[in-house]
Amino acid sequence: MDKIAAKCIPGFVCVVDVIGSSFEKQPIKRLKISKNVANRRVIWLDATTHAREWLTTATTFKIMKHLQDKYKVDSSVTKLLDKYDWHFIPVVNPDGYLYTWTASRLWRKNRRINSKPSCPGVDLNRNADSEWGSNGASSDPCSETYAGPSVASELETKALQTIVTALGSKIIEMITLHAYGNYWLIPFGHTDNRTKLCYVAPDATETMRVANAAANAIEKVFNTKWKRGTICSTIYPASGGMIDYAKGKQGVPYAAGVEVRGNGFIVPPSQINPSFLEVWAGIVASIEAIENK
Ligand code: ING
Ligand code: ZN
Repeated sequence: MDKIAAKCIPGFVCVVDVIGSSFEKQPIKRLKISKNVANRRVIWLDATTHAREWLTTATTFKIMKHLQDKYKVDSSVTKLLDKYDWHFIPVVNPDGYLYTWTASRLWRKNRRINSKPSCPGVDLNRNADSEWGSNGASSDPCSETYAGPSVASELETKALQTIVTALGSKIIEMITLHAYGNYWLIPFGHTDNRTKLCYVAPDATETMRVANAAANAIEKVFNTKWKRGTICSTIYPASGGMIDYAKGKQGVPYAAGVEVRGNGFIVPPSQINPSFLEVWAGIVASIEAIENK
């Protein structure tokens, strides 16, 4: 990220800032690329909320590099850089990520020491202030989907929520990468707390239209199948998710949880470029659909 910022596209401003610290005091870094024009909408891309989802980290780096290298070369890149501010957070969960390199490749959560010290870690995608602690999250520290001791208890959650709150509806689309399985998912993950059924947003038709445009574009890249729909109705109910917080509490109009290609967490490096090509096609198509409402 520092290297990309040091060689910023001429006429653009690149900033790497530290948006917060992790439990183990590692920096959570963000790269912003913008023309430095006031009141631009933001396209947000984050990854590695879950430590073992390495293909999301690599895919994000490829996308950042693509923007840096293809301005005035590729027409989609040029258009999207001329029009929007870009915010990238490639590693939301640095402690968990480090742990997958040093100790346990399939670790998912962060590395907080819990009330039960033999079971560390909170699921950062169950900890946000959105129907926290309800359907699709666990109160057991030993669970892979442990919601944490209280709402937004984690430093990593607080760091992201703070900037989502500050930016609010300036964010036109918030995309969070997960692994795996070929899905373009949209809010909400949570259920309706009265009916216990998957919550249906008032603008579900419009956000589904955009999700379909993204998934259809991705399918064309390698002639694969991509499922699309709300998180709750397509994979499983999940409360405390960050894109639910953005969409439901901060007025971010479009959001996506993208499950990148593949059928496992451990994938060969040869999967990085295809994953980049797919996710990038989805991003381009989703923005195009949003603009052509
Ligand atoms: N999938 C996500 C999970 O946290 C998700 C799905 C995305 C839920 C966005 C809520 C919001 O379970 C993986 N693979 O982690
Ligand atoms: Zn994940």
